[in-house]
Amino acid sequence: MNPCFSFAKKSVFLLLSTALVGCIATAPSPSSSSSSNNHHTIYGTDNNYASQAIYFLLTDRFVDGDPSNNHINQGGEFASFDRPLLGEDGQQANVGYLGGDFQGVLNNGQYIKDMGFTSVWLTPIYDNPDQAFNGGEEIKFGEMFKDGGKTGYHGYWGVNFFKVDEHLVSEELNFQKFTGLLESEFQLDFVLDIVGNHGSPSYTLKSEQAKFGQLYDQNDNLVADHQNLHPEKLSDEPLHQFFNKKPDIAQLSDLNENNPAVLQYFTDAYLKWLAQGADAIRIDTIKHMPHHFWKKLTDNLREVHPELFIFAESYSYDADFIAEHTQPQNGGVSVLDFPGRKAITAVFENPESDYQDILSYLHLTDGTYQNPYELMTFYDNHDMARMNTSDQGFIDANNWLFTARGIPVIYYGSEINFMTGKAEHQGNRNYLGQANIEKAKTHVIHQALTNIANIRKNSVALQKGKQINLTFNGDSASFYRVYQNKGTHQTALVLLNKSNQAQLIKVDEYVNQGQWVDAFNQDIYPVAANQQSLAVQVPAHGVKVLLLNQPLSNDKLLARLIEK
Ligand SMILES: [Ca+2]
Ligand SMILES: [Ca+2]
Ligand SMILES: [Ca+2]
Ligand SMILES: [Ca+2]
Repeated sequence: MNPCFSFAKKSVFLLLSTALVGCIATAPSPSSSSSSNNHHTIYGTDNNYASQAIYFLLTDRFVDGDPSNNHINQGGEFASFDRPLLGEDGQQANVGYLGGDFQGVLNNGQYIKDMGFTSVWLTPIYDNPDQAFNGGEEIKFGEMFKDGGKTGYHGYWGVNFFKVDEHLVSEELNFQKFTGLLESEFQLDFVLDIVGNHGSPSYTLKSEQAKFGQLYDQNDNLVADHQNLHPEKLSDEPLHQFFNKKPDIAQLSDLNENNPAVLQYFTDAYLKWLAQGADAIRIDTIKHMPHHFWKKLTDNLREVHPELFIFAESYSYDADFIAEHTQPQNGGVSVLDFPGRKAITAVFENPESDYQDILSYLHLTDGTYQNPYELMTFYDNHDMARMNTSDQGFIDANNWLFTARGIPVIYYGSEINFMTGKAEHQGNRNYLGQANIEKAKTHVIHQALTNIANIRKNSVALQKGKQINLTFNGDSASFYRVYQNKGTHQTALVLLNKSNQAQLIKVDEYVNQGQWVDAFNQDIYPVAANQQSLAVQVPAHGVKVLLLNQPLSNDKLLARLIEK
C-alpha cells in the first residue's frame, strides 16, 4: 500500500541523513527540489497512507447487527450487558455491553464509504473478561479514572490477544471474513487497535472473577496471572513474569517491557491479525511504555509487512513530547495530533475565535515532527469530551480538517453532532444505532462532511500537498496545498469562511495563471498571466477548493515553496 521502497530509491536525494531504509511510517520532512524535467518536485509527503480518511468507532456502541452475540445473560452477579450510569435530567451513560458488532459495521459499510472515508478504525477486537469488574472504585455518571462496575465493552482489557471477543463475531462473520468484505464490497481498509501496555483489571477484586488479570495464548493456555495481587506483591514465579511490579493505569496489569516473552506474545498476536486483513495499526497508550519496546515491536511487524503504517496515541498536548515517537530510532510511528485537537476545538467551539489561532499546531517547517503531513488529525475521540459546538461549528471544523495538513480521523456520531460536549461517562460513548444513522443521512453536518471528504478523496493536493498559508484572519482563512511529483501536478487553493455570512475572499499574492476549477461544481476561474489577484465568493460556513492541474509558474510562489 505504501511504496516506501520506491520512495526511498527515487527520492534518495531528499533523505540524506535520515534512515528511511526501515520503511518507517513517517517520511522525512516535506520536500521541495528541482527535478530534471524543469518542473519543481514539491509535496508535503509522498506516503500513500496520506490519502486515507478514517472513521473511528467503538464497535459495541455503533450498531447491533446481530442480537445473537449479545450474551445478555453473561456475567451472573456481575452482569456484562447494559449497565447504565444515570445522571440528572434523564442523562445516561453505560459501562456494559450494548450489542454493537462486526455485522453492524458491515451493514453500514456503504454509509461510511459514501461519506468519503477510506478506512475504519475499530476499538480493540480481543477477548475481554465476561463480567463487570467487582474491584476498584465504583464508577458513577460523569466521573473519571475509576473502573469499578465497568466491563470490557471498549475492548481495551485484553485477556487473549489471539482471540476475537465473543460479542463481535457472528456465526458467519469471523474477523478475516469481515475485513475481506469491508475491502471487497466497500474498499475500506481496517485499522487494528493494539495494546502493549496492559491487560485487564488485575487486583482489588472483591471475589474471584474469571479472566481478570490473566493472559492466554493462541492455544488458550494461561501464560500470565496476576492472581489478584497488588503489583508490589508479585513474585518471581512463572505466571508473574509478564508483569511489572508497580502500578501504572488504575488497577490494570502493567506489562513488563523488558521481558522478551511479552514482546513475542504481542508480535505473534498482531501478526495474526495483519495476516487476516488488518491494513494499518493504531497503538494505544504508547507513552506508558518506553521507546525501546515499541521500536522492537514495530520492527518485528514491519519485518513481515515492510509498508505497514502505524500511528499512536500519546495523550499529551506537548508537540515536542509526542514528536519523539515519530523519530526512526523510536519506531518511526505517526501520532494522533493532540496539540492539533486543542487548537482546533479552541477555534471551532468559539464563534468569536480568530482563524489565526489555529496555526500554532501545524509545525509545517520547524522540524518538530519527522513529517507533520503524516500526523493523524482529529477534534475529539472516546477518551475526551466531544467537541462542544453547533452544527455549523462541526461543519467549519470538518472543512478545515479535510483540507489542512494531516490525515483526518472522525469519531463516530460527529456527523450528527451526537452527545455534544459530553465526556466519557456522560454519554460520549453512547450507543448510536441504526435509527440515528438513517437520520444522519439527511443531517446538515453529514451532508457538508460528505462533500468535503469526497473532495479530499479525489485530490492528491489535499492529501499530500505542501501547505503554504496565505491569510488567516477573523472568520476566514486561505492557503495552498501543492503537489508536484512524478508527473502529477496539482495545486489546491483552499478558502474557508466560518462566519454566518457569505464572504468575498481575496488572494492578493502568489496568484498563478491558469484555469482554476472549482472542485465542487467544476466552475472555471480563469487567471491571466499578468493577473495579480483573485476573489472568490465563499458561502457562510463554507469552503471553496479551486484546483489547478498543471505545474506552477509563478516565480514568487515557487520561491516560497522551495525556500524550506
Ligand atoms: Ca450484537
Ligand atoms: Ca469476552
Ligand atoms: Ca484489509
Ligand atoms: Ca506501563
